[in-house]
Amino acid sequence: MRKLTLDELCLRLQTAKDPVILIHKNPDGDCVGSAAALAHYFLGRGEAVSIRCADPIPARLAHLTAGLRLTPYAGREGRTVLAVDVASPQQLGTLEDEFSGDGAPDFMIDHHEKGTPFADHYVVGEAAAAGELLFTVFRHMEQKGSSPLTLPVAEALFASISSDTGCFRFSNCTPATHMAAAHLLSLGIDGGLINHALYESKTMAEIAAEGFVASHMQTAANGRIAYAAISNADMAEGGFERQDLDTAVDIVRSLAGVAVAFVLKEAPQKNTWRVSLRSVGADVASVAAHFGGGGHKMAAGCTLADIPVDGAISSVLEQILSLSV
Ligand SMILES: [Mn+2]
Repeated sequence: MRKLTLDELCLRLQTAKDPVILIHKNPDGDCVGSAAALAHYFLGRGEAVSIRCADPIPARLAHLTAGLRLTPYAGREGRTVLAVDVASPQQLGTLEDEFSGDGAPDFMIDHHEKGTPFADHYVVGEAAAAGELLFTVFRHMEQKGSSPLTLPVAEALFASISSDTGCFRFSNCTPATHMAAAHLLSLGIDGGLINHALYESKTMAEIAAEGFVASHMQTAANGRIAYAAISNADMAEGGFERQDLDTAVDIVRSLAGVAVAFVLKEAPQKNTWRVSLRSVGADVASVAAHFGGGGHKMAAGCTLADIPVDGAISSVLEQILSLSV
């Protein structure tokens, strides 16, 4: 396993055979958009393409892969396997055993600074999104004479970048991020429509989920921390499902004065909690890492298993308070 140079990565992408694209569990707009961009690129070259993820693609992101003629996965023989936006083998979820160790992908492309590479890798921690990183890779290919930035590729990359920057709001959004988005827009894509589909097009169940979270959130540390916990019983009573809660942490984070926000969503297994953490500056990746999770400085996640809700909340609070927010 070793680092790849940009030229080496481009060559790997240009010579990939019927690629299998791996993305992380609990898929978000960045990994789905990046996989879609790569899929459009490979399909344009006549390759068969499969995308594999431990979890189903949530309905709110399904439009990103809707137009793709993907091939159902039936084994990796003779195919190139690559991972995108997957920081560590654990992030493969139930695919971890199949695609780590001896089964590791041929190469991986990622933008998590504190990841654990598990294959030949091209990792740029400064990139706000895997989609921003792919943009620079495709631009590099263009300078060498190929033209990977078709409209569908550009749309998918824009959606990726928008997703991991919270619609260009988070502080991971750098001049390079905006310049990537500007270039993509200059190709003729409709950024407004892409953002509308990502942020302003919610189901009744998603709005019900947001309403539940808004009316059940609590604060600690004089309002510097806000949180909410949603059990399976809450989901059943409220008429929404786990996947409808994907944006719930944004509601909690939006309370004025909050420096760290988190939500606990109960997994199908009772008393197992998926924790999403967001901050305005504080390093919540270290909080997630304490519980075996990971992510970025201001957006991270982890899972706490076999613990009642009160215990889970106080464990997470204790770790956050150790950051002295
Ligand atoms: Mn990402």
